[in-house]
Amino acid sequence: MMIIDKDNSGYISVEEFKDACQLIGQHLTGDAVDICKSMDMNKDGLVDLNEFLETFRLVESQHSIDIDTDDED
Ligand SMILES: [Ca+2]
Repeated sequence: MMIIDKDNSGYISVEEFKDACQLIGQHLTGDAVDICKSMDMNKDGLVDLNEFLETFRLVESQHSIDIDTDDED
């Protein structure tokens, strides 16, 4: 399932990419380098499309599910 590719065109449009980056930016704080490191799941120093999609999937699941964090005891 392509989450970013909302219209299932097979391509990520500029608007879709913008939405994805904004959503990721809301959840991954820090500068671009930190965000890239967070996305680089196999730590090969490169963020491939699968890693980008996986990051977005995680972010979107966090975004849609109202997480009940227990910060306090
Ligand atoms: Ca990687």
